[in-house]
Amino acid sequence: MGFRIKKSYWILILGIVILGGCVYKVAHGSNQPDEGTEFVIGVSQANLTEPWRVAMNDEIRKEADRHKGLQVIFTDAAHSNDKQKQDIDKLLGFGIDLLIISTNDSENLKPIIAQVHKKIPVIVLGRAIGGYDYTLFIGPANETIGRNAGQLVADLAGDQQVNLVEIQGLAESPPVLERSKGFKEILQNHPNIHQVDTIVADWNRDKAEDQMLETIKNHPQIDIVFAHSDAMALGARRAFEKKGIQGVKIIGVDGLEGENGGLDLVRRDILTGTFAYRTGGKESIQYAMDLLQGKSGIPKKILLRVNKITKDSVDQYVHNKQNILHAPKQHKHPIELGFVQVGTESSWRAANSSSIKKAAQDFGIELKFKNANQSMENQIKAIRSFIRERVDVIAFSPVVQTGYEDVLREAKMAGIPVILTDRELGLKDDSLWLTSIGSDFQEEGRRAARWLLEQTKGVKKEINIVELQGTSGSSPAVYRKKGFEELLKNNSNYHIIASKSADFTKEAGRRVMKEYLKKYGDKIQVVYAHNDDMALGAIEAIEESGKNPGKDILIISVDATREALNALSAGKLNLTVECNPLLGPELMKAITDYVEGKEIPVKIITEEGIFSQENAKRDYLNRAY
Ligand code: GYE
Repeated sequence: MGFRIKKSYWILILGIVILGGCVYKVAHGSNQPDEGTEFVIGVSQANLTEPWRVAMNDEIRKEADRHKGLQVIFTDAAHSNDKQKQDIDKLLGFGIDLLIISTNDSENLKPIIAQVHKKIPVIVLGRAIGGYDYTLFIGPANETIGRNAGQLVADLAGDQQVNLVEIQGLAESPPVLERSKGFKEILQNHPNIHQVDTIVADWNRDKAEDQMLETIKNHPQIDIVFAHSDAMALGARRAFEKKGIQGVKIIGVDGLEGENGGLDLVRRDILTGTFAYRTGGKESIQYAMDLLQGKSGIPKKILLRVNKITKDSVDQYVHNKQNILHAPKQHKHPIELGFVQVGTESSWRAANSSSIKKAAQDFGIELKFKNANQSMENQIKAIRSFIRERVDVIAFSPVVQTGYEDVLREAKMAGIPVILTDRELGLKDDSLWLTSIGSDFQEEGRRAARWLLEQTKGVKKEINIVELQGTSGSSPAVYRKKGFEELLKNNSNYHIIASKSADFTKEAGRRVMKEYLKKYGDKIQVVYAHNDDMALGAIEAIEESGKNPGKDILIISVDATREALNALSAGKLNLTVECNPLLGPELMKAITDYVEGKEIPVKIITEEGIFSQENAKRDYLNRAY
């Protein structure tokens, strides 16, 4: 090799040797994995100046230490996109089996991540990247942080007229966009709260201090500050102190432990409140090992639970974190799961029920299964019976988004965790359920619209759409509609001329489509059905009217069942957006993780794709449902 190793490297290598089970390396020297190494994971960090990222790497090290034969190699991009790309190349040069990356700039690094994803699994940590070219995203529920911060500001303001300043991190970065979106969603209902300024401080404390000093010059009367990180919130406090201004309520985000961490700042009344969530470092190694060991039930995204921290709750939060949250749970043997299904309204639902029954068997979990025939009342009755039977865990798919608050409070009082599968609730208090496993319905609606816009690109004339909605008030119907309209609203020649519920059933889909054909006839160019069953019903109605479905009228749906792929191959359907019903393995994994004392993310989002006439034939045969 004939090269001399500088003194500092020797100290480093010595340091490496001393560190026990898992071997960490900083990307230097030889690129041969150490003796007895089974897996090598590369961790590409955006920088190590943000306290939150230092905490994330510490968590990764701690969790990795529990896995013998695991080697972890860290790199630090020091706020540079080019350096981060070089780091990735270097890590690939080390022959890593999996990449964990927390991006400096998500958009800029998206292409190289897509490249790496073609070769090895990629876990994106903290800052989301658009698109689907990665294996798993782990990050905080940022919109929830924004909404909860908005609610805390509203609670602090009461009905007083108050002046507010928002301090944002890196402009246009996903956490900033999502936190601001959630924040504004709440503030718009409180006209007494006036946002007098918005500061962009790039997650940097000193920058926040300097800019707040400028803002104070223009706005001497500031009552509340919401900063997207505790470090920037501390910067703001320092600015007010410099100006001798007391009594401004300052809210941060991150809630890290340690001196000047958010928990400490709240305890010392420097901050009025903060929002604590895990960095995801620990989860990234747990899921990385599951991936490397080929385990099933790996989702596409997990969103980490957010905890509001104020002076009154900080000690309880730390106590729970240290003693309760990670303690293995008492349970029957085998574990007893009470599951309440929506009904039997569609072939998607049938696939979902069999996936849950099969996974319970595979995981050795005792399943009590009840079918509610699309009735919320039946579901509430069934949940109450499971509470009386003191099952270990209750899981259900809520028919609609509202009406379950009381029974969920009863389950919480009884100490029985509840898991939402497939459909979500419209309740703000997410402490009423352990986690929610399912799809991103709004993204499904966006995918349907994205395809339609692409398909009809350049068409100048009016495009009339009729919509077959799912069960009214159900989360898939509400959000598939919202996502679809979100992308169409900026295109003025697209019109939804009729929209009605057909309750996710084929029969109702056929009936409502017949009504539409009678009323609008040739005016209809597109059908957007919230599920395949309704679309297949509509296809029958269109054929009975003498028209060619898929040709005279474009048909877009959701689920991607085998029947739909058949209709695609026959040219009668044009697109179906996948909604994965095979939630059994993820549900059982969440339950076993929970009883083992692992912390469960607040939202687990499944992997999904889209099917068009082009790929339907290819994928039809090995379609699981
Ligand atoms: O799309 C439909 C079923 O809740 C996501 O319900 C599920 C929906 C699915 O009836 O086929």
